[in-house]
Amino acid sequence: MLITGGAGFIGANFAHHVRRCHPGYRIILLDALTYAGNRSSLRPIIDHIEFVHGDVRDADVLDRLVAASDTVVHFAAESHVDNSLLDPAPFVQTNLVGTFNLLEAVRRYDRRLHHISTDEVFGDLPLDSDERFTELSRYDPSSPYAATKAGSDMLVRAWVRSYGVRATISNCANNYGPYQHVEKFIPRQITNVLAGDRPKVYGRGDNVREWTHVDDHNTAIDAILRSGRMGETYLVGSGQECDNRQIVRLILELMGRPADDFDLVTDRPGHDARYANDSDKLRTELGWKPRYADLSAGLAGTIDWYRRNGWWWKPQKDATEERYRRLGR
Ligand code: NAD
Ligand code: TDX
Repeated sequence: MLITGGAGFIGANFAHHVRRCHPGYRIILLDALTYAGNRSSLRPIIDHIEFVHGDVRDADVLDRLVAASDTVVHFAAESHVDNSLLDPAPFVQTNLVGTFNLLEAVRRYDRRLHHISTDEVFGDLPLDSDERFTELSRYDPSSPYAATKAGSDMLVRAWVRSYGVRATISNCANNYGPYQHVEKFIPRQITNVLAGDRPKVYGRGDNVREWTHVDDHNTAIDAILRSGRMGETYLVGSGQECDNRQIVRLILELMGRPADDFDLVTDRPGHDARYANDSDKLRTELGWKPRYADLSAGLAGTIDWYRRNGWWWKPQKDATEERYRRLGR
């Protein structure tokens, strides 16, 4: 199995999952080690994988690694909305051109591909509705990040239809859990508290996300790899919607701090109001269900992980906060 972007948050957790649940697999892991990639996230399994420091923008490296694999799981991407607003160029190169290079390689060697995508391709939903995205929702991305992920999904769909490439797509809701970069919402707030700073909430904190534990995302990917129908798209989500203020209050309470001990800061331009996935197809067709049904317990475990693993996140923290300070956030 070739895992692209496997030194990032979800890819590293997925590599741990594969090693644990499929110990007979040979794992090749490709990662460019951008600011978001961290080899030390692979420390517990490093002796059991083949790590290749390389770039999905490099068609030759993909040709070689895809030829040597049966299955490819494609996580590699520029993944942070705020960064895409500041400089969209690497998003176009990695998310679009990188996915194109990979599709050409899997087409050449007739390999099975699973493409990892996001609910953000559908745009956002009104705050005051019960509406959810489905596999049939219209693509309507808001940010440069979301637009490049939407484009990469379209490339996969076209390669399936025109060339018969054997591929599936999953669009997951927001993930949280161990090894997530401190630029993202939940680890930023946990590590702010651990560092003696206050959590920072954009705008009024009304925006809603469907928080899904990374382990649940990975069992969904595993189920799709095993039994997903070729050419199909599956939406993934825990069903646990929360607004950003609620999440921060919960984190503060779990960390023994007053629940209103946070700052409201400048909003993100074009900030999507609400994401929510209808994951019924995945649940009924493939029998998937999330193990982390209780967000508070999942968050407590994640807080505990960041508390115990300062060696992992402290080296990223100052540079990340400096970038946010320049944005007034
Ligand atoms: P991440 O930023 O933590 O990790 C991305 C990884 O890709 C890093 O290790 C980075 O070094 C690597 N990478 C970046 N550019 C590369 C390139 N050109 N060549 C090779 N490697 C490169 O991201 P993540 O949160 O783990 O997201 C992984 C995937 O899941 C992405 O495709 C993202 O769109 C998708 N996704 C993320 C979430 C979420 O909540 N984090 C939700 C749904 C979908
Ligand atoms: O400090 C912050 N304060 C804050 O209020 C940060 C970093 C974020 N936010 C808000 C913005 C969002 O409403 O929290 C929410 C979550 O923000 P992010 O962690 O940046 O995630 P989001 O923009 O929702 O995108 C995430 O989910 C979908 C991932 O980063 C994407 O890769 C994934 O595709």
